[in-house]
Amino acid sequence: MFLKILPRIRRPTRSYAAVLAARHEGFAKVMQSDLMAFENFLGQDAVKKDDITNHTTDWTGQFKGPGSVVLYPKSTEEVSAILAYCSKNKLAVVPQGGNTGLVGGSIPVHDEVVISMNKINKQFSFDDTMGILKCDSGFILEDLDNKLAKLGYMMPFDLGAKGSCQIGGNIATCAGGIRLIRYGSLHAHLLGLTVVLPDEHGTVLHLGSSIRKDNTTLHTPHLFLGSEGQLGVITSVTMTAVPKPKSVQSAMLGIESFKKCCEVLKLAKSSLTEILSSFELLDDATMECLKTNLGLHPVLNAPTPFSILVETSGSNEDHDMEKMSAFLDECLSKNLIIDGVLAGSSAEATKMWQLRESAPLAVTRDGYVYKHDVSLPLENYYELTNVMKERCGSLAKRIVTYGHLGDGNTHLNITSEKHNEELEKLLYPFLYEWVVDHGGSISAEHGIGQLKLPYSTFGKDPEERLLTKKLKNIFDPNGILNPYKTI
Ligand code: FAD
Ligand code: 2HG
Ligand code: ZN
Repeated sequence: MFLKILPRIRRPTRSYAAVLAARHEGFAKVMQSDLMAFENFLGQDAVKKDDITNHTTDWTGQFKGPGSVVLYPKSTEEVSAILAYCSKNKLAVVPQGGNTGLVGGSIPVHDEVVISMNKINKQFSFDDTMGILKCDSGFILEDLDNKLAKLGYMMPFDLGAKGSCQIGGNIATCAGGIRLIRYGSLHAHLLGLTVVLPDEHGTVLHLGSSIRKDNTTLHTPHLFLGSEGQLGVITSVTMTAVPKPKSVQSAMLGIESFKKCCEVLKLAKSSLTEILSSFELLDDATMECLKTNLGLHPVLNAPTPFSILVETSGSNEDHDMEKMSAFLDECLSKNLIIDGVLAGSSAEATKMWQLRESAPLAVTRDGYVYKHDVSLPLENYYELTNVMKERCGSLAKRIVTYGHLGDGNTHLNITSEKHNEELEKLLYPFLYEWVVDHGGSISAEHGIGQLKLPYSTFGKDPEERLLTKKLKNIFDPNGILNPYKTI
């Protein structure tokens, strides 16, 4: 077998953030004449200059940019007009969906024009035999799920931000979430996109198709999956949805060691097989943080070092219950779990999911959070937490780990009262070097944005980075789309 040896990762020698934060002088500043032009082709109500902080601050409150103006186009044609105008006039822009991204990708760094997709949410059609959805990109994920539920379907992915994030943002970040173990990544579901390019014509591209199988050409819509608003603005999405399960079972398991968590995962895969739909981990520090910061109490009787939330989704409750019960019995008889609760009602299941889905909010209440979203081989998954506990000592307020264990994706969150330079120096680049040295990825599902830009070369073949930059130049010849980030 041919093994490609990657060159040793390049270490940053100075603060990249400081270098990248400088405004690019080639960009024009938004003038009164530009605002008038925007009002001309979008209407007055679609141009907002004041009270725009909810568009210029991210969900964590840790990324803020001044911004200049927020535009609310209502159609692909209006997005095209904006991009043509901005490209001709060298005005930098940032596309924004629900603004729930966690890497600072959706907010302006300087005075970029924000293109909010909030109003592009009218077109919706669904083929309920083939399970194919076509909709505007500004639809909120939860709204799509509710619409599909009436037709017996659901979106193939789910995340804690579902009440605010948009399908266009989900595609742009290639969102993962809590059902990936069952339905696969968005790569498996995306069929087609309408995209507007940031060139002088505001070129509109209709990529892919609305049929399930199409190998006519390169799979161009997939270039935009995880493109983080760097290549074009997505205005419409065509993708598959999945039948809504008729039976959903949830259980919370208390486990004494991480090794046993992995054994339980192996058993869940082999015994729950096709109905296993989530396998999520919360460690004891996460539980403590949920209690202290949000007043949320565990569902298990006594604290355990690890809690696993396991869920099945199927079509026959008797069958699924039988499988879940046999799985739990085997966990007990093999001494893999200390404690376990099977949700007896949807209210009990909701309580379990509330714990898992509130973890991102709970950590923010500590003050400042160093967030991490990394993939690792399972043997190193929790080792990272232990290594960082030892390294940070008492400098960190809290070190908590939750995540999508079934996908090898850990969210290690390290908190402090406020931004702490000494702690930050201990964390980076050490943490990302450690991840790459152990065969992991520094971004499992949230992307690079501003947060990880200094480390974006870590673990990546330089030729691949070069190819990415060439692609960016083809799509965005003037470099006006979402500058200072990702690529
Ligand atoms: P935004 O935050 O608005 O934008 C994200 C990026 O996409 C930006 O670079 C932006 O420029 C670009 N973009 C947005 N819309 C478009 C468009 N129409 N065209 C082109 N580019 C666009 N992520 C996960 O993967 N899994 C999780 O489990 C998960 N859980 C979360 C839980 C919470 C509580 C929160 C706050 C966030 C979570 N996230 C998760 C992160 C976030 O919700 C996802 O990244 C989501 O897909 C972002 O969608 P959005 O519409 O909010 O995009
Ligand atoms: C989740 O899985 C999200 O809850 C957010 O991806 C992760 O808060 C985080 O670090
Ligand atoms: Zn996640």
